[in-house]
Amino acid sequence: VRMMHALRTAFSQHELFLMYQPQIDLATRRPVGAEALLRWRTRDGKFVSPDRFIPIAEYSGLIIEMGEWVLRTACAELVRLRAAGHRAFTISVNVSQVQFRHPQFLPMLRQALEETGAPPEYVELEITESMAMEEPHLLVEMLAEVRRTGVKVAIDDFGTGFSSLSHLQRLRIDRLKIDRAFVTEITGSSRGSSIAEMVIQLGRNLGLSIVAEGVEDERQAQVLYHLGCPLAQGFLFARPMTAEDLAAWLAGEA
Ligand code: G
Ligand code: G
Ligand code: MN
Ligand code: NA
Repeated sequence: VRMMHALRTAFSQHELFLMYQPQIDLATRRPVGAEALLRWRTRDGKFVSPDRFIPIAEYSGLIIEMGEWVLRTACAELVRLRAAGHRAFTISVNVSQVQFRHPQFLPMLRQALEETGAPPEYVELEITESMAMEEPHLLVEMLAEVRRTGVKVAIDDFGTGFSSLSHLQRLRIDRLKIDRAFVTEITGSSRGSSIAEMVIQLGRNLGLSIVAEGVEDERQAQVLYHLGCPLAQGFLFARPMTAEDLAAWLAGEA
């Protein structure tokens, strides 16, 4: 309850902000997009992890307002980056299950796109694999509506759940994100490597884009590339950074 209060105050006093982590094309090593990641720095300078405060935001309902702010801020940043010449660049936004299920989610999404002027085809929503497995009928319909706006959909942390091939096909998502755990294991045990390999094959068979998460060293990048994974994100390429640093980093990459 204390933390809920603190979070509410922090949100209204702008202690929350977005960091952006670049996503890289493994063939060209050029940036193709960035994932927006929410951060909370308290007034005494301490960082609170989203793994701690997102569940509180969900429980208290604050996630609705907070999620809208995240989406609008990321869309506005996309518009700024495009104005700076980065025109084939995608911004990915994490969406909580509570937020996605809210009856006003679709109108909110359409309004955010319209008011920020963000081109929908360069905006991507990340939903988790566990969300993708629940209430399949509702989800199929929601995703069809999201698709009608032009916005893309990725399944985050893929490989941790048990989505079936037929279910994935029905959802008609655009992208799979291979969970960091399977990327870490890729150069270790053969078992871990086979999970990443399976996800890449699955994605390719379904004609989906694939992003490997948490790539920390060159060997992982090489193995992923040779397994047919086109895109990656991780500390090897860039850490999450502020909007200002992202603009400077992209200018340096160009
Ligand atoms: O950036 P970091 O690894 O600390 O993020 C931890 C978790 O918090 C990740 O699973 C990430 O998806 C989630 N997360 C980060 N930003 C947001 C956000 O804006 N909304 C939601 N719902 N989750 C987020
Ligand atoms: O679950 P989700 O993919 O949304 O969370 C992404 C989180 O992973 C972010 O909080 C980010 O800080 C973290 N992250 C990004 N790249 C790396 C990496 O290379 N190694 C590790 N350990 N964490 C990473
Ligand atoms: Mn994510
Ligand atoms: Na993830």
